[in-house]
Amino acid sequence: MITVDAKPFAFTFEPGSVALIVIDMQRDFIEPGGFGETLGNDVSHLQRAVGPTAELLALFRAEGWPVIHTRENHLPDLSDCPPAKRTRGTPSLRIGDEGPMGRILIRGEPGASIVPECAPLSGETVIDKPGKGAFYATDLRSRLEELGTMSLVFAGVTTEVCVQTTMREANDHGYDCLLIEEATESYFPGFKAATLAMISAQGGIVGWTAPLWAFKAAAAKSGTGEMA
Ligand code: TIU
Repeated sequence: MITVDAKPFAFTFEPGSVALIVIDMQRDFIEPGGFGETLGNDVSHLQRAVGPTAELLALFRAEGWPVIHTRENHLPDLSDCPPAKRTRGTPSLRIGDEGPMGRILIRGEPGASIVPECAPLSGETVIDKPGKGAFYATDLRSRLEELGTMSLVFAGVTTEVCVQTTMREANDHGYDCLLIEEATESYFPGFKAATLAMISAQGGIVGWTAPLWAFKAAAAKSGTGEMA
């Protein structure tokens, strides 16, 4: 059993049943010209999560613990994109429109790919999802059952949208969930802070949060991997 110094209290997990889930570290959210910017956001905020997420990926890979990546995207014919999602608001470009990184949020387009620093390695699970939550309309639940996962460590963007939605879904599915503070970002720093606070409030109503150093220190103490 590994114990991480976390909020609201220690997060414990078995190394044989933990997985990292990296949410939507895609160019469409993180780089200029993508979906995030078309919504009117300053995408530079999300850059801060790239380095810490890459560190977390390196740690899991060194330990031999499973890694799952998600990508929010839609089929080229938009058959999996509800009109309510596509027509909402007044974005400068809508989902499916041609942008500087290809069609906005469409599977297979350059913008829908994961930033190189966090790119999946062969053999790692990649879940394409049409919604904000990674359990909705995907086979994530059965993939986790195949892996024997009990505990999920979260990274990715954005904190209060796809990360929080997936963490809440995972919590309802019965997983213990830990969000690594530096490995997630929002376009709105206040929303990130509020989300971290609400996850661990009420005795961990959604799960736990911990700084990256605490997770690294706990993994190092476990002594199971090359990075220990
Ligand atoms: N807009 C926003 O903050 N996020 C999303 O649309 N998707 C994800 O969080 N991945």
